[in-house]
Amino acid sequence: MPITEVQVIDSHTGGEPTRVVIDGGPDLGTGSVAQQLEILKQSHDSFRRAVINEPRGTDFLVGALLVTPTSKSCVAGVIFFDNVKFIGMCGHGTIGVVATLAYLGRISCGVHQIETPVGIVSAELHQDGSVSITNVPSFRIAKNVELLIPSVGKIVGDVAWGGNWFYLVDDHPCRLERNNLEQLTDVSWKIRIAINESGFPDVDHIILFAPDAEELNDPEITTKATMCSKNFVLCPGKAYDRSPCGTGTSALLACLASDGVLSEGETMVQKSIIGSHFTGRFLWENKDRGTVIPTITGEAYITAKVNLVFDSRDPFCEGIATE
Ligand code: PYC
Repeated sequence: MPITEVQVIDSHTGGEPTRVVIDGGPDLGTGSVAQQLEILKQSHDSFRRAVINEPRGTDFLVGALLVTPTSKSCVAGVIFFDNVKFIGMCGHGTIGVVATLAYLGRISCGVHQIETPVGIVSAELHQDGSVSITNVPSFRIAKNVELLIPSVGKIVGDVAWGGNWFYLVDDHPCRLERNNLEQLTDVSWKIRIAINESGFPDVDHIILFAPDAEELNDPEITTKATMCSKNFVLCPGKAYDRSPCGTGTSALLACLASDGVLSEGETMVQKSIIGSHFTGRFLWENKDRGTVIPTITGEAYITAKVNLVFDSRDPFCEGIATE
């Protein structure tokens, strides 16, 4: 009976799950992680669907396939994917990968390099188990992009890169509360369609955010951060990010830096729609070009160590496709 098994470790970072594939993935050759991603995309998309989609996964799960890095300085290579596609980088996922490597005893506290398809990121595992990732260079490419959203009206936001492409909006009519997920999803999806039609076809993450006044009254926060923001992040497959989104926070840091709202080295707190936190800060990579190197700190916890079983007789062996 043709049964195959794939070994995974599940974790969550600020509530957002990561499924790290540690054994049983397809053979992707010996190229760079970006080249291995191309082979995965072209020849093994069924692997992505089978690992992440129902009945083994969910639409808000992010997968992380461990692969061999080309750079000797890296402890691992990683390719991230979700229910609809492969994604360039993933902040919460990298924190999950580091927690997983630590759980497996493959790394200890200190700074480690990880090769992703969009570049090498470094991650520091701290004594208390938290992880700081130093992300790929992040930057804004368009400020004050106006969109007309059906049954919402005019929206103004920025387009920025933080390892994925984001459209970030702080001036919107939505309550950023967990009991308002339906409206947040609906409005963000309409924004996603409009931004793609308006000359930014690659933008696949939408962020609605606002200053978090409640947190700014909390002395525990104000002693470590100069500003606090709360967000709702819509991912490419229409699920929302339970975490504050590491790549999204990086994109926001690039905007705040370029606007002079946050200074180099200052800390901000980014809170997710479910109330989990990341802290973020940046160093300028190139101030003239508005490029920053963001550092995002958060925590991940292991939730499962399992073998996924693939039975070729199963009509849903390759997962239930997302429409
Ligand atoms: O943390 O960067 C992130 C992320 C991307 C998609 C979901 N989480």
